[in-house]
Amino acid sequence: MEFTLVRYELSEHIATITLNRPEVLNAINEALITGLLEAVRRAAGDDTVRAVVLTGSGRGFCAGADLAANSGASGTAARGPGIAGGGRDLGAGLRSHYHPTILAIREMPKPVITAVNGVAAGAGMSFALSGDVVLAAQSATFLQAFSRIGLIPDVGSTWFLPRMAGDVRARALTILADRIGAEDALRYGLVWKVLPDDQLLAEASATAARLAAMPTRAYALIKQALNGSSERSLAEQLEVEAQLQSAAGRTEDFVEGVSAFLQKRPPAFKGR
Ligand code: LHQ
Repeated sequence: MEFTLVRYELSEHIATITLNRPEVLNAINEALITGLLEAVRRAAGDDTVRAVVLTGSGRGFCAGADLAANSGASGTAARGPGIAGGGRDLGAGLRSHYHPTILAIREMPKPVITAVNGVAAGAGMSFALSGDVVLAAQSATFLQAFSRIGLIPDVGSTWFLPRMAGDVRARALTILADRIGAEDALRYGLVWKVLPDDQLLAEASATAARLAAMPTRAYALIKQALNGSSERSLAEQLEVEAQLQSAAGRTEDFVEGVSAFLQKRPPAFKGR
């Protein structure tokens, strides 16, 4: 399947989504964000897909909104995701294009691995942070570019950063807008692992393959439990866990997991 600026490959129950506009470090124009949303929705809705990898082609992961683009959705600059020039309603473009995409990634009922192969700036950093498992190449960099051009962090960065890195780092990262390296991102809790550049995709694929052989429904329920946990009290979260555990306990994979353990054999999970 090919979208204009986004590659979608399906193999062995793994969907690999590659932002593919390398000449501008995968900066996001209307075609790219539309393709990304379609790709994410396709992966979410395809029952044969059990894990997803999101990465970028070339030397960048994603440089954020295309600063040169000035065309809006349906040719209406005021409503589209284009960013160049003053006087447009950037919030409208966020709501129409970016929010459905980031929510579709977070709410995807299967694990998403972001493989950050190079610079992740602005909204590109928000997408990098949205993964359930964030892997970074040694040469990857992260930049809250927004304030450099007079904007505020969007596409979830003000939600992700305090939760992942803490308030002190969230403030310094967004206000200083310094470009940080992969090792600092690791130290700040923004990424799970840093890998040699030439091993990033292999590790992302191997991790996806490992997850694809696991009980996918449990991952969907884990994501559901974690997604809203910081807004809930302990008592509320305990109830959410109980409800989701009821659902997990009704899956075929739970029966298989316990049987395999008791029979001392490897489990054969089906994702049901
Ligand atoms: C670019 C871009 C780019 C166009 C590199 N656009 N061409 C979303 C939607 C709606 C509302 C509002 O907000 C948002 C959120 C946002 O994402 S706002 C933030 C937008 N992004 C940025 O401000 C980052 C701008 N880019 C940079 O600061 C640098 O390019 C970084 C630090 C990403 C990479 O630096 P270098 O590694 O030195 O590469 P470079 O600057 O030479 O870029 C390579 C090419 O890519 C270059 O084109 P050229 O023709 O000269 O080779 C750049 O112009 C182009 N490019 N980012 N966002």
